Amino acid sequence: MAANLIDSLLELKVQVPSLPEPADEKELDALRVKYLGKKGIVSLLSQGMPSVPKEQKPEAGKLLQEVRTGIEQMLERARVKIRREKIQREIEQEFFDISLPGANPGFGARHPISAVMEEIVDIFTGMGFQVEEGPEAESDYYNFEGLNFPPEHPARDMQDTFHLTEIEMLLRTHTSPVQVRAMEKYGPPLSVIAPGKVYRCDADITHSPMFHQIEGFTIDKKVTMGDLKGTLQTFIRRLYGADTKIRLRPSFFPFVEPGAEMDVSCVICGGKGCRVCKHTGWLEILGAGMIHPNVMKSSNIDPEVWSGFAFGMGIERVAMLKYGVDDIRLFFENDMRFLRQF
Ligand code: FA5
Repeated sequence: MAANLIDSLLELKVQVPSLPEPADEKELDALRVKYLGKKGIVSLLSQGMPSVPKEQKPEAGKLLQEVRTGIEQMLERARVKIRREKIQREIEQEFFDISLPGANPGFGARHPISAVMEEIVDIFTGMGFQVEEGPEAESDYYNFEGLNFPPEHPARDMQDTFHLTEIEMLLRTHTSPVQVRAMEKYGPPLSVIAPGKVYRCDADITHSPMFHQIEGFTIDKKVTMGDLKGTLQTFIRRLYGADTKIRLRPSFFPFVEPGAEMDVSCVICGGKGCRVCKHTGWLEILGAGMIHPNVMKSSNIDPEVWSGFAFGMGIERVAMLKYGVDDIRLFFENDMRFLRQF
């Protein structure tokens, strides 16, 4: 048996170089199964190994390995050749008509949120405000503590926060942190407008988990609540027209004193009441107030000398009223039928 096995392996080794070359993938597979398959020739021969006498085992083992490698290399060469020939055939058969017109991707347009945001920034820069930006991944200090929200203060719950780390980092819940950053950077007097994305764990027809705000504030000597009201009134008239009705309601934000919220009469129902204005005839678009002395102090500004007003508005709400959109989610679905209307 041993002599037979060695003879058979020697015979096979001689045959390998002159095995018929497979013409296609099917023949290649058949050859692989015939020689290297579970019940193939090489496998059957290797089953004879246990009965080879000890002194002939190295020779038989070496031969078996040479035969297997020889066949594998032959099959690999054939596979590469078949593949190359196939690609060559495809290239030869392919036909490009270079005279055909290209696919037209169509013209894009500015997203309504970007358009409204630019319009608002334009109105305020026209009134002398400078544009500032801040990071969306913000520290607890700028988002809360520097704005007079002490740790554990219940007002933190007014804005459902996405925390990035257990203590320090979060996705900013409003653009108000830019107030603190700009105060530290420039000092008074100062008028800033800060547009950007903000995030809250909040979702329905007027609330979105990611939305846009524009923060605005002015610090100077003798700035009053009257300046705040005049600035907002001028802004609203420029944006919506001279007849637009607004109202200010007292409200609470830890970083202003006194605080207020501003509503605009609902254009969707003409003030009669609908699902967007929750049947009140008004839609809240911004929070505002006189900058709290504690906020000034933490940015090293003396509140005995300087005073200021601040406001922060939701751009989606402003855009809903401007265009009569009754569901905030439409802005983020990117349905071309919706977007083409602007
Ligand atoms: C604030 O975010 C304050 N930082 C605003 C402010 C700035 C007050 C400066 C005083 C001084 P508020 O949480 O109310 O406040 O949000 C402001 C506006 O953002 C709202 O009036 C509303 O228009 C919009 N808004 C709030 N939550 C959402 C939301 N989930 N989706 C869309 N718009 C929202």
